[in-house]
Amino acid sequence: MKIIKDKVAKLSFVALLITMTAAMFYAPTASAHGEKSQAAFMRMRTIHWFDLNWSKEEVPVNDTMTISGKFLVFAGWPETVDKPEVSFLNIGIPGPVFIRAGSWIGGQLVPRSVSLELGEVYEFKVLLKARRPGDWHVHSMMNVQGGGPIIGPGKWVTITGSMSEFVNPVTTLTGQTINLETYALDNVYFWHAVWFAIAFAWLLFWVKRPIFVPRHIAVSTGKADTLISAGDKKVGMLFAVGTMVIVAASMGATNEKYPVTTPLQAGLLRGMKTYQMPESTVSVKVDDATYRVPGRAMQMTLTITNNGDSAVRLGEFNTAGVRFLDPAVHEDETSYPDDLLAEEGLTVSDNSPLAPGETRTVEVTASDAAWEVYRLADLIYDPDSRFAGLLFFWDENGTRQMVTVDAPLIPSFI
Ligand SMILES: [Cu+2]
Repeated sequence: MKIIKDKVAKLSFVALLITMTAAMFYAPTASAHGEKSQAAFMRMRTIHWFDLNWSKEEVPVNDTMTISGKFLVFAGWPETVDKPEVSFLNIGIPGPVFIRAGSWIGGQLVPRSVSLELGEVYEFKVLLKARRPGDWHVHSMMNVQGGGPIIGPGKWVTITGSMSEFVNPVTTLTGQTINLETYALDNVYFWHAVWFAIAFAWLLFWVKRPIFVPRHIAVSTGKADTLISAGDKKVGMLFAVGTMVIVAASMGATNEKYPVTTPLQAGLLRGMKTYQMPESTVSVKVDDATYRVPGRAMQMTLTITNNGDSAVRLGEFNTAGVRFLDPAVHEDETSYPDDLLAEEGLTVSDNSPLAPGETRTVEVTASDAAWEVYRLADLIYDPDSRFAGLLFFWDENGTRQMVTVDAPLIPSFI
């Protein structure tokens, strides 16, 4: 009986090991990277990314590409997310498969955190240099202190070549050109090995003799002094003095080799340059907005007034990175990520040109699988059933106007 029990125990252990090993090697391919699981109302009411452009879809190791675009810091920022007073323009990739060679907001280099103002639009650009071959889903992203990551739309970019060819040269202000990929690595390895070896030697010196029971007996019988000889004390002094000598000497040598060093540069960048969108001459009132549960669409009743001097049509509704277009008015030419682009997703009950001075109430339906795939439909689980988004109107000359909308979004169940 006991033998069988042992066997069962052994086999279950083996099975557990196999399962764990298998789990370690199982890497599912994810097509979105975090944003789907975030609260829908939060994604719709924080940062609106638009006019995004990924300069390349395939890039060899060491070549660069840019992600550029604009973002609106939504004025109706949710209470549960700290105001973006300390934010960082990031890039959402699985580790440094690219390195960020530069990032700019309003033309200013932003290696540090920045202060953003609610209601403002900013123009940004990130320069990426390819490092690790593979297919990567590259997102623009804003980290808000006290708020968390606000993930922009992601697009697949392929890196070709070999990572061993990657170099990251930088010329310092002392005139030396170094490769940041490997710079000072040997030095780090060397000093860690040296100190590890010294610690190991100290242990070895004592471990050569019996360590526990005999010493315990010696101490408990009052003969502790016999355990440390005069020779041992000399070795102890040698290690103590030796350590101080090595520290002092190597510190001196390092200061001599690198006479010019500066502290880490840090601190918040304020007064970021905003982007002035052309003054909008269209005004929009959201009379009501609903979405079917379950469903793949949302409906809005909009009262649109054209105060300009050219007739306009509604071409796009953009919320949480999902773009719903009316192909009769606007077609995307930026090769926006497929899964976020609803090329024919926007239906307007009457989308004939709205003449200057005219006001019209229309039914607008934004419908696409993305509404469900990106879990905007999960607004039903959110504690604040309100949405926000961008409407883009085009006039007869092709001039675009942007209007933000923001209203409660009421579910309908029948
Ligand atoms: Cu992704």
